[in-house]
Amino acid sequence: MLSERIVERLNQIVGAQRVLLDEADLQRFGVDRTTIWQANPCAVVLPGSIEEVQQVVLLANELNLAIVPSGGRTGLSGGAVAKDGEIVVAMDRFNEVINFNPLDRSVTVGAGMITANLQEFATEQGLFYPVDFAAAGSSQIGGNIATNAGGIKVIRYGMTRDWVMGLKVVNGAGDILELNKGLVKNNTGYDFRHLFIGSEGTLGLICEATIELARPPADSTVLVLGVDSFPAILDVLRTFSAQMDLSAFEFFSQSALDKVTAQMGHAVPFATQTPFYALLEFESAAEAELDKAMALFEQTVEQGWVLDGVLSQSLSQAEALWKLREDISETLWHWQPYKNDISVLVSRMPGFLREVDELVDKSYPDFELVWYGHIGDGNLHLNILKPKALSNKDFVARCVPVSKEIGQLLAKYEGSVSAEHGVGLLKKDYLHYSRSPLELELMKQIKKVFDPNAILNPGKLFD
Ligand code: S2G
Ligand code: ZN
Repeated sequence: MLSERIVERLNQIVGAQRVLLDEADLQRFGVDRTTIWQANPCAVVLPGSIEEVQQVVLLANELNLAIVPSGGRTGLSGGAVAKDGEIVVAMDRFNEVINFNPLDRSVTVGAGMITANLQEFATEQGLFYPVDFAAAGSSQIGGNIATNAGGIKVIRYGMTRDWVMGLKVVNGAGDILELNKGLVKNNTGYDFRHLFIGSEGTLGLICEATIELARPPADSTVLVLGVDSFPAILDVLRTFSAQMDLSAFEFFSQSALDKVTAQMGHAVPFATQTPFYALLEFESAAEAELDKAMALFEQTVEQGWVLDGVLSQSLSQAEALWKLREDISETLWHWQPYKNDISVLVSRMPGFLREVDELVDKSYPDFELVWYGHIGDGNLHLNILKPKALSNKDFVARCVPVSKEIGQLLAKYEGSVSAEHGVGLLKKDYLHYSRSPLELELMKQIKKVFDPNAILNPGKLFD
């Protein structure tokens, strides 16, 4: 519980109506989409300028109070959870376009801008912000940057990191840093921008971002294929990516499709039921691309990898097919799933898939597993569904040992224990499977440089 004196100090910085203390707000702003930890912040503040953010950080240093930066709170690793009496600094008011220059083909926005609003702004300017994922309607660009969000178009457009041209941040010491200033070319020593991208609020609070925008893609076509097995998905990926520039190559299991169609009322893509489904997207302005896709489809059927398929004939049908993939995460939320968000090199996927499939089938004989994700860039989402009868605590206790074995397998295949969702609280005990002891030590030393009193998001990424 904050003392009156501290509340008064916060009121003076952001205004009394921007200091939230009632339980409903503390619960709303104190968590992300994880369901493991109880929200317990001491207060929520909504600053309206980078100077106000700076004042809050300086006060936190003076009073040795921890801060949890908060954006859209759509995270899945506990990165925005305030469970130990921290002050939540919510960036919701930083939601404006600050500057747009068509010549630079970049836009500067507040960190609290909703991702979908940035995508819409780009479209209105005849441009395109290509990083896209299911939570884009609620997530904020500052949180996307802090976790280097990936999503469904990474094989074509890369991660959030690839679109950040500049950042204005307040670091843990309360310094305002302007990083790279939107420059395309700037070779003047260490590029701190890339330290803050993916730092999960542990080095600073992102207040403004200059984001590069792309030319909009030509009309695209979506192909959903019914695939016979895990290895066959990779055969299909190899066949199509050898001859086409794919914008997306996603996959999901029959159990994912069953849940999405039942929960959301979507139609199945075709009558045949198959163990897995691959969803491909490609630009199809030229007839030749469609002909090529059809030829490759027939080739994969002849090989026995693909058992059925459907090609979108319209934008609305393409969108309907995408919903089968994009709605999986929201659908599964009802089962409070334990999530593994893992990645290996695509070339190492066949061996890894065989071993991880064996491991989880052996380890979870009585749990329902749902596989889906961005297999085109080596990223798998394995969701273990919590049986209704099992308490969350007992369920997580059952999943942790298996996650350790998955971590060992990832170490063997030199993969990542956190492909795109970030580490937060959920993955920090597994970080050593993907990062060396020396790297972890160097990260802690870098944290000391930017957050000398360790007030920013303590306990996230590492202790
Ligand atoms: C996806 C969304 C988050 C989740 O659908 O690709 O990254 O629930 C996920 O796994
Ligand atoms: Zn994903």
